[in-house]
Amino acid sequence: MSIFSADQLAQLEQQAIELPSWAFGNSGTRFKVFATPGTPRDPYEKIADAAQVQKFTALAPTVALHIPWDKVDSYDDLRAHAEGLGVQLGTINSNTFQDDDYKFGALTHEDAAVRRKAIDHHLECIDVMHATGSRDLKIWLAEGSNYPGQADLRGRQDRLHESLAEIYARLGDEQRLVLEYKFFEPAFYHTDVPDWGTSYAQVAALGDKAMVCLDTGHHAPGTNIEFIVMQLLRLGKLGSFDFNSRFYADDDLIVGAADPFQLFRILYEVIRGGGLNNPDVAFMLDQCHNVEDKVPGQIRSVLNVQEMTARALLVDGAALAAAQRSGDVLEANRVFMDAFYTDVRPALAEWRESRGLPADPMKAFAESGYLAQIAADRVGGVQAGWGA
Ligand code: PSV
Ligand code: MN
Ligand code: MN
Repeated sequence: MSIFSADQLAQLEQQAIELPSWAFGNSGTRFKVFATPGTPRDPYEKIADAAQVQKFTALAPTVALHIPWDKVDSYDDLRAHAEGLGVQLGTINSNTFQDDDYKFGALTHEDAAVRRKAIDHHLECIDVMHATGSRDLKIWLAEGSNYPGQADLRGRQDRLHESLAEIYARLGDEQRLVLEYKFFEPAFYHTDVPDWGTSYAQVAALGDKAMVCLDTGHHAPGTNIEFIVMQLLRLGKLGSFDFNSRFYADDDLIVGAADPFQLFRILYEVIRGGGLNNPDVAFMLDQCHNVEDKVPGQIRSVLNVQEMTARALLVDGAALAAAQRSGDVLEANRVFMDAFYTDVRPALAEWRESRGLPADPMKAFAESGYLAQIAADRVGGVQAGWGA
């Protein structure tokens, strides 16, 4: 007998977590990028690697692209390639952080010509979305200033609104804009979209097709992220997650690695707020694998999300509500912690097997020989990195 009800298994079966194409490229810190043999040389190979994650877990049916890192001659062709491998192209991420013109801002820049260039880049991303069949345009802005007095904080918010409004106006009926916030880096004094409140204020001024993207690594240490999740769901404005984990800053480590309990608490609020398997709330990873193998790093990541979702589904809602109503603090906490401490791995392994999937996707992938095969096949050319 499984520890899960049929309804809980049905919810787990529907779970879908989008993978970032850039997770399969080489990445590192500003000190050193360690190359991995077999690393993809182009977006086609990144998608082939992502398709392995789907093959072994059935949890990752879509792949997000970053433009221009994943620029190709034909997006129709890239889409056909992905679909042939059993995955779809997902969110399109814009990039206004690697061009000299954007040193002092892009969508917020004082100079209308620079703003024009940055807006046009987003309009091109929307054209790409039409070819790839993508729904979401994800915008993260590396804009801000380093020194008090350097920038007109208010003028930049106004220009941001104007720029976003022009991009928003170009979206198709079924398309959305998700605005990601981050409290610092690369700017260290102020950032133009530093927090959920600013993202919310900006997207609320645009309309229903604009939502907030919550990257779990983009908060100050100690922030109660699950509270933000609850509030955005309550407001109907949580558009997507960028999942990862962090010890210090925006570390982009494997989700659930640094603080599994935090991931559990977030997923509990997602379930409580009706966000699980809700098409309005996209689950994505935004991670880099600097020292570990990339495909198994992504398999580990989606399994971590699945395991914590499974634990959060086990919270006895009726018992918790009763304890909360009666003011029984310790009982409420016990109910919550009981679910967190439940080892769901054996039940999930059994359930995977019953669906024709490997009980242990990490082991099955390791035994498949895929890493040795790509290391042998992908010689020559330039390995893709974070940024290409
Ligand atoms: C910025 O730190 C960010 O989280 C944004 O989502 C970028 O697009 C991404 O990282 C690139 O890794
Ligand atoms: Mn992100
Ligand atoms: Mn980030």
